[in-house]
Amino acid sequence: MKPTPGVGMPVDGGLTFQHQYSPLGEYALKIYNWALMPIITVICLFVLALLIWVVVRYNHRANPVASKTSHNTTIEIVWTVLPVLILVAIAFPSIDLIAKQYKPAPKEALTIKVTGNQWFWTYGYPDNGDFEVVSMMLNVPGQPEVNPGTREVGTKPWDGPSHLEVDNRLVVPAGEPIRLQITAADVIHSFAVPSLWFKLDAVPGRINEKVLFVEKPGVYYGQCSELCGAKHGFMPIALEALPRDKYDQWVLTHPGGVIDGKDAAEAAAAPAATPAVATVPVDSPLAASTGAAE
Ligand SMILES: [Cu+2]
Repeated sequence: MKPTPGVGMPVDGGLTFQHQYSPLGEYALKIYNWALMPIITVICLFVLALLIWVVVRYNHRANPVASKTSHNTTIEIVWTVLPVLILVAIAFPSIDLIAKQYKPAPKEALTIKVTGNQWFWTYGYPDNGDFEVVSMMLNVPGQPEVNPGTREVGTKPWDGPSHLEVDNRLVVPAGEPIRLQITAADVIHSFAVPSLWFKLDAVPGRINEKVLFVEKPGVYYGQCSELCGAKHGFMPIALEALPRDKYDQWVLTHPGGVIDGKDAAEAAAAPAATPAVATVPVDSPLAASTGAAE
């Protein structure tokens, strides 16, 4: 699948967050835009105004005899209670967001296993026959080869930005909750996709789990976000969300890939389940973009 420019990736001169494509991301960005930023802005302007007032009105020249006041009960109550109220107001949506982020995936959700390695990602599909996909950053033309044997970025029509595009993407179904289980094989990495409000550490010997929900099909880019060694900056994440039927087709292009316990041949024998499985030419963008032609 060809990525849409500006969607799921950083843009030139971009400020603040990327546009969000998950329900949690939209909710979190709303809190940021409509609660946190306004409160921060008002407080900053208020403190700045107080500072300017003190500097102008109470400097040595304008106010030669300083006040001896050391106590004012009213002011002290106000400057204690008001910040407390502001913090409580912020706490409510914040704690709600944390609770939502910790909510486990529903029982029937698809499980995908992400493993961080020095310096690439592997994606395992235990619910679809337990095949594994190795994902390497594409080499950049004119620059030292990062992953020998991997092609250069821009040589296929569906390639996204350099330093973010990979040979085999993490393919997931769109529009359904996915249980992402994240770990690492060597050192600590961090799996992060900004436009999906997703970041979770990949720690050796430990499995971290979080729900991923991609609202619509598309390609979304991220990067390893924990300093993990020399090529930390060269292990991007390219996540391709497909409609369920296309995802099923993609699974069946892999040796050992199964949907509901059926492999490609069995699924073809039962055409109602996956009607288009035999009609995906190996060179089609669907098959190729998702690794089948690599
Ligand atoms: Cu890393």
